[in-house]
Amino acid sequence: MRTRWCTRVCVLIILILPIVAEGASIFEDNFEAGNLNKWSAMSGNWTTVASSASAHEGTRGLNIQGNTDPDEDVLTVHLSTIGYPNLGLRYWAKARDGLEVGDIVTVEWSLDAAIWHQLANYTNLPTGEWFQENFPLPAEALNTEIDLRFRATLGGATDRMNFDEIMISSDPVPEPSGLVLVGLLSPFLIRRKR
Ligand SMILES: [Ca+2]
Ligand SMILES: [Ca+2]
Ligand SMILES: [Ca+2]
Repeated sequence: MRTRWCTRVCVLIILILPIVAEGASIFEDNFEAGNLNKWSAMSGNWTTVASSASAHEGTRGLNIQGNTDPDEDVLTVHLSTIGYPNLGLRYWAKARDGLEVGDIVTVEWSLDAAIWHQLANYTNLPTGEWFQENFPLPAEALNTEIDLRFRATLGGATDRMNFDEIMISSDPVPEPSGLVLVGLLSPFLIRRKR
């Protein structure tokens, strides 16, 4: 009888404890759809490309290639960040053809689509391999609506960057695995004590 009661209590403890709290994603694009439909606006040369060199994951990646004249080429997404205590931007990037001084690709966010805050700035960057970026969004960008944009000014026809697995997600909450384990073992510990 006592064992049954203890088992019920322990099961209840396990149910009350938060289970694994994964980081919730508010935006992600791995470009496997072959379009930019998840984005709010696009100008110029931004596109998806199906090639192993352009994809960090899967078969497609995001591609920007110059010349971007007469103005910058911009890819923008509008997002609600309401309800998240933490958000971070993650993505993979690669300079496919070196950016010279004057070639610039920036990643920025804005509250009003007028004043932009820079997260990353790629310029004077030699041709290279994939690298991962991870930027926490500042407190001002949380619990509101923001625009996130990738903005490119590239002079040469071959100047080129790729991006893949772009994601904005909340930080994972630590899993209370130790407490869950105690809850799972409790019925056996109680039985052994009797
Ligand atoms: Ca991909
Ligand atoms: Ca342009
Ligand atoms: Ca170049």
